Amino acid sequence: MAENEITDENHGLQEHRVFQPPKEFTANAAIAGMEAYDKLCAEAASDYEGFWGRLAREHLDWQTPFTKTLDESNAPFYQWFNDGQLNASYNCLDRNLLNGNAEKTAIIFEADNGAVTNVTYRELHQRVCKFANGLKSRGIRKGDRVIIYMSMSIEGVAAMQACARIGATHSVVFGGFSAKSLQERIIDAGAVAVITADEQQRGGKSLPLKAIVDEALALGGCDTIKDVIVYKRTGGDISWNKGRDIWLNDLVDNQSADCEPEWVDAEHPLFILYTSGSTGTPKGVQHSTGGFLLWAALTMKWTFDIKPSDVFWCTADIGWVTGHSYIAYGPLAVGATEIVFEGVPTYPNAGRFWETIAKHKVSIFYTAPTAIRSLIKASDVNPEFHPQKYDLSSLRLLGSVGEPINPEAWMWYYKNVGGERCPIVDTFWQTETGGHMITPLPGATPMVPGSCTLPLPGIMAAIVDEAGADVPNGQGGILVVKRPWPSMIRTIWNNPERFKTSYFPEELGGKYYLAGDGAIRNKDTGYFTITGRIDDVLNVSGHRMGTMEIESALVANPNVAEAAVVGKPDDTTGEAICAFVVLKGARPTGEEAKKLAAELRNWVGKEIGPIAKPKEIRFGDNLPKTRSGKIMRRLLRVLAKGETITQDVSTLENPAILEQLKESA
Ligand code: 6R9
Repeated sequence: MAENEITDENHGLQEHRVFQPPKEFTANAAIAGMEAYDKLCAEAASDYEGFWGRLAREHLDWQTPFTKTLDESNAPFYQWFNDGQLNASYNCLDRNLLNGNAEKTAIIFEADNGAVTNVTYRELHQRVCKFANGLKSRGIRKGDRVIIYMSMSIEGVAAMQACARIGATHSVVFGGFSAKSLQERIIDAGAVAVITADEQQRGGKSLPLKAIVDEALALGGCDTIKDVIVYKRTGGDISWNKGRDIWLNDLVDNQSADCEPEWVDAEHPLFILYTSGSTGTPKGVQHSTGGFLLWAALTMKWTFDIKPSDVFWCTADIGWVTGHSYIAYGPLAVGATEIVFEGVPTYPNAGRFWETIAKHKVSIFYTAPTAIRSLIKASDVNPEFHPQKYDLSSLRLLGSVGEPINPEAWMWYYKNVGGERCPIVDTFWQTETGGHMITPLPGATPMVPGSCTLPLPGIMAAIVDEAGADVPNGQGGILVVKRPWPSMIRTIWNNPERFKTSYFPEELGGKYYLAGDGAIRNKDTGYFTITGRIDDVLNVSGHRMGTMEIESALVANPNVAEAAVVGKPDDTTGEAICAFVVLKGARPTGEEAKKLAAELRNWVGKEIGPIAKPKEIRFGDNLPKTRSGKIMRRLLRVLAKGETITQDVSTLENPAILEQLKESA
């Protein structure tokens, strides 16, 4: 592999290594070489609508063809392909029965305990049809919202597909969220049903799901819910509400295995997925059917270069957007064979990923930097679980998603997992973007560790200053997208105003999509490097979390007077949550502080979910504030890092407080 230096001194990461895509890869790639990439970019630049219209016709099956590609008349509520009609489940399933994939394995389910279940496209189609008919038998109809609170399973994917088949809008809630978070989402979505499992199986343990649904509904306000559909995963004890609860088996047993898809307009909401913003409650990101599905299918081909013989494995959970685009829809839309993995990377040991790749001859592997970093550590401690101890020769492409990948982790992944023969696609995107935005193309783009390189063809990504003016390469700024694209967020469910102000702020002219990340482009190559969120959103193990949400959870505790949450860099999780807390009573110290900190951690776990528990809690008599009462978060960030404050603190009302906040409980 050629490893030649580039000269730029101004790159955000001072990274000089360049890795060319392997020639053999380029020879068979969907986008073969930079000329092919440039050609697509030029096509998009010269005829933007024609470009997307062509792709939407080529990659999706339409029941009613669209005649208008992009409608900007009600910007920023853009509409794509909207006089066309289609069905997402038809495009993922029926289409594969018609094009010779009926007996091909659609899903290889790898259970927590290593048991394997395969389903073909024909079987999956039958299951989804029965499921869809079951939903209809309960009166669930097009436009209804259905909450899915399930762990990784074939049934989880089938539930999403079944909703899509009947035109119901699903909203998957990650199984690690608390009853309260679930209740809030049920209420905001006005959902009519919850699909769940008795329990989930993770890392050798059974964890409750149905019990949390019961708790959520008992919190009140969920009167729209008529049905709770329960998939029996473990057979563990659960309580039962007759008339409301129904076993999935009983729901589908006598249903027909045929279900005519509900043809919906391209703009029909396929799903709502809640994600964290910088203020207030989570936002219900609404995605369309046509644009979203086009993107899921197209990026499977462009970014993952998917071929009929590939075994594709995305390790995300269906509770996150990555699991929507690259488990539930994308792989099926292109007729791929994919792994659905129930477990965790470290059970029964830290070799689980590598063993699973060898076992199923995975050829494309897509995971998060946080997993890579934790497995680097684990294999340092116990060399038995080093990837090189496993046969990973089936791999031909690696991917990374969720947070910036640091160059050392990139190099380790490249050498030890990819055997220096697999390109790595470092895919930058967001819940709101529906799929990849800025990423190398594996058969075209020379790779630089730590850089997501260049936007996909047709994605008008740019870096601007706070007034919306372009900044030159080599200078950091705000990442925006200047033109609408098919898979973009359509609105925030129940809150179109918040959609406008969050993503199309007036300060930037109201026309650019604001990603919420900072970025810098390399002076010579124009490559993008993401420098991190510019708002109050944290990224902990690739999970998005708003500091405000955690602060609200903390102050909801009867002992807490005030709280401020900041992120601090963490070797494994990327960022860690550090909370500064003022109690109503006296500032605790020693053992008492430890005890209270543990209580508050559990409290946040209950309020939001275990993923939001602060790693560190510090108590003070007060927080550092300006004379006008504003909390000085930038000082808290310095303290959280354990660094000395060198900034000017003369505007502080109470500089003495900084001393107290140096120590964690
Ligand atoms: C897909 C997903 C989105 C935020 C995004 C950014 C960060 C994701 C990244 C990346 C650098 C990458 N992010 N991928 N940062 N390089 N390859 O993760 O969606 O959960 O909405 O998070 O994650 O900060 O704004 P989501």
